Amino acid sequence: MLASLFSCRQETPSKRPNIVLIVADDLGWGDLSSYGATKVSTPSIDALAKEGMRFTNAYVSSSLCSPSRYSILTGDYSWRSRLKHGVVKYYERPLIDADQTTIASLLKGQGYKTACVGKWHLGLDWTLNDKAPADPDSVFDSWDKNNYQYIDFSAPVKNGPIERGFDYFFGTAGSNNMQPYVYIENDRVLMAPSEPQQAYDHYVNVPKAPNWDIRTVNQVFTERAVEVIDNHFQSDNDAPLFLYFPTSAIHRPCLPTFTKGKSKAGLRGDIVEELDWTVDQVVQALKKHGAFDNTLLIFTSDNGPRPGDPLIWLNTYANGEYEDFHQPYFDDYSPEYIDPKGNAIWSNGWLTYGHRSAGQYRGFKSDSWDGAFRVPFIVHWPDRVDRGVTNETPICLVDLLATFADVTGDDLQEHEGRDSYSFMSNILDHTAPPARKSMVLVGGASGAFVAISEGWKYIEAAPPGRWPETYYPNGPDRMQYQLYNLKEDPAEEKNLFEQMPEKVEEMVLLVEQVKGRGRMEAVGMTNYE
Ligand SMILES: [Ca+2]
Repeated sequence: MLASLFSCRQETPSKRPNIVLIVADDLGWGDLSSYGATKVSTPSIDALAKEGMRFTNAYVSSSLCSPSRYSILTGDYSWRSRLKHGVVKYYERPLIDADQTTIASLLKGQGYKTACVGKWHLGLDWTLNDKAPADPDSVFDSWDKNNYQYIDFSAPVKNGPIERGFDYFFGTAGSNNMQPYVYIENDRVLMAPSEPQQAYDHYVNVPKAPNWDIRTVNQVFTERAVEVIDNHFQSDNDAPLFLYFPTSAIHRPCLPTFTKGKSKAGLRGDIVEELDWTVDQVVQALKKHGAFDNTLLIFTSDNGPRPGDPLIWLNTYANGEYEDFHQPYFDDYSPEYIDPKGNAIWSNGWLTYGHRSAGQYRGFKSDSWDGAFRVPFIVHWPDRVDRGVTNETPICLVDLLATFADVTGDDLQEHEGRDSYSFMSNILDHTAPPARKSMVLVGGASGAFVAISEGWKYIEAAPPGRWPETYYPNGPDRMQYQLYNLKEDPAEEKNLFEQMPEKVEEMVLLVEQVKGRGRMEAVGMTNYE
C-alpha cells in the first residue's frame, strides 16, 4: 500500500531542507523567556525565536499527549481515532492505523532519512508471556500497575515508529512516569525491567531496566538525538534528514540533575532549563555539520503545562538528592490553591513560585481553555524564514503534515492528512492570509469538542464524570457550555453562551460540518475559503 503510494511520488531534485521537529512535553505558552517568562531562562530556545519566527496563536489539537501527537504525525484530528479522551495506556495497541500516512512515511517517500528519538506514546503491539491472563485486553487495555509481569520483553515490539515510517527509533513507549521503564531501539527492548526503583511519583513503584534512570531520560534522549544527527551527516548519504524529537522534558516528575537550582521556578522550572540545554545540543550538532542554515527546525510542545511543582508528589521527591529541595526555594513560597482567575487548582495546591506556565491564558494541560491548547511554536530556517518575526496567524499542529508536504513538493492524496492545511505561505510571509480560519479541537480530559473560528471559541459541556485530570476541581463552567470572544477576552472570563445563541448555533454547525467532512471536501466551505 505505502510502496505503491510512494512510487507515484517524484523526488524533488532541488536542495530540500533537513527537517527537525522538537516537541517538548507539557511546555506551556508562558514557560519560555521569549514568550514572557521571567523566572526561567531559555537562551538557546530564545535564540531560535530571535533568528527565526515566533508564532503566538499556535494550537494543539487536543490538550493531552497521545491525541496531540496523533494529530502531529497523521494530520488527522485525534477525535477521528478510537481515542476519544485521555491517553494511550501502558501497553495499549497502536493508535495509528497501518495504512495511515504519517509525516515520517511521507518524508521517507520523498527520499528523507527518518528518525524518531524520544517519547512515542501512540501505542505498540507487545507480546504477552505465558503468565498473562486469557483475555489480552485485560493487559493491553488496562491501567493495572502489575501489567508489566505479563509482557514478554524479549519479543519484538511491533507496529511502532518503524512500521509507521521511521528508519530508526530510540525511545520509550510512553511518558517518563509510565511503565514500562525500558528503552526501545527500533523494535527491541534493550534491557527488560528487573530492578526496583525509587518511587518519585504515584506511578513508578514497579521495576525498571538496569539502564533506566528516571532522572536522566531526557538527557539520554538528547545524546541519542545528537548521535542521529552526527551519524547522518558523517555518512556519505546525501539524503536530507527528518528527525522527530519528542523530548521527555518537562513531563512530571521533574527531577533536575545539572540544572537543579538554576531557575527561580522550582524543580519544574529547572527542567525547563534542561530542555533549553537539549535544544542547544541539537543546534550545536547541526552547526557542527554545516547543516543549520538548510534545516527547517521547529520547536513546539504537545499540550499546555502543569501549574508548577505539585505538593501531592513533593513529599516523594524529598529524598536522596532532592532532600535539600525545600531549601532555598520552599520557604519563600506558599502553595497556591487558587489560580489568578479564582479557580481552585487541586486540593493539595501547587508551588508556582509566581511563574505563570500558561502565560495569561486560563487553564492547564488536559483542560479546554486556551492555556491547555496554546503552545510556543518557533520556526527557524535561515535559508527561507525572516529573522525575529512574530507571527499571529492561527495555526494548528495538525497542519504540520500538509506543511511538510508543501515544503518538499508532495501532493497529498485525498485520504492523507484529512484535517491538515499547509501554513507554508505563512512561514515564508507573515502577512500572508491564514491557511485556516477555524479549527475543531477536543478537550484532553473531557473529550468535549472545542471550536475556534475567527476569534470566537465554543466549548461543549464536559460529559458527567469525564474530568479525571482537571486542575479545576472547584472551578466554574466545566460542566457548562461556553462561548468566548477571544479577541476581547483572551483569558476566557466572560461566558457569552446564553447571550449569543446565533453565534453558538454557527459554532455548533461548524463542529458538525468538520466532523462529517475531510480535508478535500472542506475546501470551499464558508469557514474555510
Ligand atoms: Ca504532554
